[in-house]
Amino acid sequence: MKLFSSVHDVPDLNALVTEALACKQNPFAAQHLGKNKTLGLVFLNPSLRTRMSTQKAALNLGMNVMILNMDKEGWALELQDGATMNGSTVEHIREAAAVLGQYCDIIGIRSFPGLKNREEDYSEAVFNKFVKYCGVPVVSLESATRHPLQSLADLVTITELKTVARPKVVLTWAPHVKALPQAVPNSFAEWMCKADVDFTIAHPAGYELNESFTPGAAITHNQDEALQGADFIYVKNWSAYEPYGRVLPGNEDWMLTNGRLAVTHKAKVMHCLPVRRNVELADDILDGPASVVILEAANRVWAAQAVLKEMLSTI
Ligand code: SN0
Repeated sequence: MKLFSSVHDVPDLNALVTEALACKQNPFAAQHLGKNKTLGLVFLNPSLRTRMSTQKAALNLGMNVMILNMDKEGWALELQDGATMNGSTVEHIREAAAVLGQYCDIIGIRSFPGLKNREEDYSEAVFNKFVKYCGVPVVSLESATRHPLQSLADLVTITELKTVARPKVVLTWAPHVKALPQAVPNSFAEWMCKADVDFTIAHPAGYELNESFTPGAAITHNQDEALQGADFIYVKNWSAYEPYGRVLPGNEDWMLTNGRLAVTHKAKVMHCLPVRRNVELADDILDGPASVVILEAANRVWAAQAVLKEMLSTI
């Protein structure tokens, strides 16, 4: 694997989940693979889990890790081709990425969407330029439209916890105070549509995701109906795709509480974190037995380790 940017880069989903679970059983078995190899983690946006879990995964594999908080510590990046750089940007992504590629064997990059220009965000302009100019294998640490390491960890978590062969998985929109990317729900939907699960998406009218991420998913505006018989509930806010990046008024009653779980099949509640307590998810869920958010975060290590291991074996 030379690129991990979406589920489409994964030739065999089950094999990758199995690999992640094998890493969890035996974290240090492949230390030889990473010896004298360097992972660079480049952040254009904040991170807690992605940074720590991917670093931990690389250390488990015997790699060296270097981290650059480009947004805070790097030069201001120019992204436009042909720009006359007489303003505030100092270094073009062409040079920055190419130089980082000289120091690293594998690079991870995080680049959130601007949520202003849909075409630019959905063309993955920043991520794709970085891939093009760095010249080494790249792992997405969340791009404008996807968060594949999160989605792999989510599938690992579902695989570990499921009590029926084909669980019912519900992605439900949650309220928030600001406009968030569609990356996490897009990506989760894309992975669930390929996994062996019965997948439903519930959201208020107006929050339809780009349908290229949801082929075959059942989609409803009725949250209670969607939750009937659910084995897993994946809670996430996202801003509208149309009008792009907007928060629509109302829908505060979409916050999940323990009471809403009564109609489920003892559902486990998932969230990628960070979570706004009592806005997206009630305290009673996060502090109760249904929540699996900490296990889900722990599984980020094994997801990242499986992906890095695949990449190391091809370089
Ligand atoms: C990001 C998102 O894509 O939704 C990262 C999730 C892994 N979340 C946020 O930016 C949350 C920001 C906030 O103010 O709650």
